[in-house]
Amino acid sequence: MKTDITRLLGIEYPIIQGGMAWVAEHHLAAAVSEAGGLGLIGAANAPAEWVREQIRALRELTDKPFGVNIMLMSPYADDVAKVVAEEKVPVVTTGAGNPEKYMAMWKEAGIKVIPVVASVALAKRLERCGVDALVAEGTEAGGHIGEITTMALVPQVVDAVNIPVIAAGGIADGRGMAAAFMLGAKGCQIGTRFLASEEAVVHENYKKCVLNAKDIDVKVTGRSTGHPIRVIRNNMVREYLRLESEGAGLEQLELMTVGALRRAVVDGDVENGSLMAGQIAGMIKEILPCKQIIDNLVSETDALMKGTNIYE
Ligand code: TUI
Repeated sequence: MKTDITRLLGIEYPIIQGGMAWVAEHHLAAAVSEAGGLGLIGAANAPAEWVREQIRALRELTDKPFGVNIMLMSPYADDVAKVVAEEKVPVVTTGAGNPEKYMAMWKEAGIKVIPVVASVALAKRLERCGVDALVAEGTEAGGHIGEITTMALVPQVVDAVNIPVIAAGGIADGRGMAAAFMLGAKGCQIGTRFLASEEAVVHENYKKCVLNAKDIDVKVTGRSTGHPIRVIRNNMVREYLRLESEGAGLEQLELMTVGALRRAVVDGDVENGSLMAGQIAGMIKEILPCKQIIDNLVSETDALMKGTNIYE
């Protein structure tokens, strides 16, 4: 499965693991990279020294290429941006903002830069800044989301730029991956499917919620605050959406979400924690090793793509 993305990144399959906050630590990233994809450490809101330790721990587990995802709304984003340059990580992806101001430093360090975008405008702007590829993430994704669906966003970004585009949001099996290729993508970014993997260091209660989720169990909180977050519904979400519909203020709403992702991932508090997940949670029925997830994706996609010449 050779595409512009496998060639750019030096990986076997054009499959990138999402940089999921709290979930994407070095064990998961190493397992995905070892299986032939690109594993990512999610820096999320973590301090820069934690990210440096994760990079070094990952390098103990694999020699394969990997990346770090930098969440640009993090108070530590500037420091993490420096650490990835110092550690010369092979790939950086970014989310929830515009990484332009770091480009010179990262290119100087030889890093491949792949920002996540949710609009054509930012895609075009970042292409002009010299990014290597883009992730076009549709609103089906988990966590912090944009407005446009993967089906509508990916072909519009593909038409707007001349660099390779990776599709994200709502992809968990070979049907989704083949569809992404048909939309013009050269690879996929996959989050929720890897959250429900053996190697993800995530509380069993959270993983069980993904396995039990039905299509309509995945909701969006924070539309009124301008920070929409897709999560599996639970007690906290019901309370949040009730307050939101009653016009609660930003401060009251944000207070509910402080530390909520940690409560879900680390403590396994699935009633009052934030169970970030994508709309395809309802399709995921078993916990699998990352290698099995990737092998299944590749064989299913190959079967569907037979007779096309979209990849070698
Ligand atoms: O970043 C994500 N998903 C995330 S980040 C995250 S951590 C978090 N925790 C608590 C509260 C808030 C966040 C959880 N999930 N996906 C990538 C993504 N980026 N989706 C949408 C965007 C995006 C949106 C606007 C990227 C750029 C952008 O542009 C703004 C600008 O400056 O032009």
